[in-house]
Amino acid sequence: MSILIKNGTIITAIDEFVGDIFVEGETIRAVGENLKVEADETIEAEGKYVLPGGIDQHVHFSFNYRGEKVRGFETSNAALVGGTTTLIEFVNQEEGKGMIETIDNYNKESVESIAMVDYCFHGVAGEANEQLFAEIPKMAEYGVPTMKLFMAYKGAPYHCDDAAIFRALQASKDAGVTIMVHAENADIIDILQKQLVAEGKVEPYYHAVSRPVYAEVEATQRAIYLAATAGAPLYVVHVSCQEAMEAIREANNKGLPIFGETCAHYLVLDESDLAKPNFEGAKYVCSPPLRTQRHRDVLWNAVKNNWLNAVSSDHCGFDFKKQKHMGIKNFADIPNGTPSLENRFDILWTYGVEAGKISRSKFVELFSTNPAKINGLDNKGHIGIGYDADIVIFDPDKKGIITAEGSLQGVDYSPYEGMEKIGTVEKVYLRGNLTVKDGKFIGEKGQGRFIKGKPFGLCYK
Ligand code: DUC
Ligand code: ZN
Ligand code: ZN
Repeated sequence: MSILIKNGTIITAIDEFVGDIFVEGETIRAVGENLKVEADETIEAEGKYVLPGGIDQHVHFSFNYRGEKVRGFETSNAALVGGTTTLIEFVNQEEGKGMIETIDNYNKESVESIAMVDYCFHGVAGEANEQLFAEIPKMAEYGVPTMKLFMAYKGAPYHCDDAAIFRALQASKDAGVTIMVHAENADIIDILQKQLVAEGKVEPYYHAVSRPVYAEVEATQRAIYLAATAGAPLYVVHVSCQEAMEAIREANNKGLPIFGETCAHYLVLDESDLAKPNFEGAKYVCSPPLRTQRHRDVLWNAVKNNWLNAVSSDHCGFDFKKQKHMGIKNFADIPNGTPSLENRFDILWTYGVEAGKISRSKFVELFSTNPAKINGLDNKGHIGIGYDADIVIFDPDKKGIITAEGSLQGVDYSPYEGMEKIGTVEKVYLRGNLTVKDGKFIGEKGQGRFIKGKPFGLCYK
């Protein structure tokens, strides 16, 4: 099967031009102006933007909080209607099992026959012991060249101390495995949480008070020092504030391979959302917490200038009615995370590109090209010859409103409820197969494929 997409405005991370794309089977075979090729099907894309499918490198489909599970891969078609064709899912290491064994079982049992989008995994360290450190180089061979460690969550089995992080960094370095950290100071948070609750300050807003900016900054800076000492690269996930971003930028300016991402919600929401009445604030409980306007402005500037190099969703599909209500009496019991896999495109485009904060090429870089490089997904993230034909056709004129109603995320709320979106994802091709038509999912379960990441992704710069 071959397809010719004609006369669209093709946007890549480096340029933008009106042209044609010729796809044969799963692959882009030609890109240029007025291509003279015979195709089984011709798609007219005049007036539309044509971009590489998004890579969301921060998704939770198996997160579990006190036995309550998020929505899983059965909702992965939400990625596609939101212009994301590949996602990377965090898999928590199971007790008594190896990291690769955990991922392999999870893939076989809960992912490969269900996934509607292409996918890879990040390991999440459970008990960080010698066995795990010995396994890190093998992760690169297995095709999962990344692992997250939690500096936050004192007392949780997956909490990692400095020794564990340092050992993981040492073990990762020669294998090209990227260590990622959730950087928040666990002790500060633990003490503040207990003090606030003792004072009767139990509403969702106090979630932000218990996790102050400097708890994130201190842990970020500490992780940077640990990585620099180990001589290893480091990736800081979900950076929420100015000072943590500055620590990463400063290290990077010194030539250290220290990088980070932010997430869509930190760019458009803030701590005033946590103060919404009737427990509505619980919808915005994520960690690190939403910050203030100052940080939002700085983060837009940071992604514009490559001081942070990707914008992820940190998608976490807990519902409001039951699961978020676990914390009705105490903010510390609210499951963390917000559902936003479907809206990452809308947020970055409408509030970034349309608001004049980032260019269209920068959008592609943050949404697709950089996450592909960081995670070693060599055939993804670009409209170019030989790349997978993961292609989004976007109508920039069709406006809409973001709402949970009719969303494929399967969650009873959206943190972006009622926000305007400019433009609509019209068609999405996953490796050459039309999977979204007129904004509606038309693919099938199991069409997604495990795409193995190559090591040394952070050395792309
Ligand atoms: N960290 C994440 O990356 N996602 C949800 C909760 C958390 O602590
Ligand atoms: Zn985290
Ligand atoms: Zn996350």
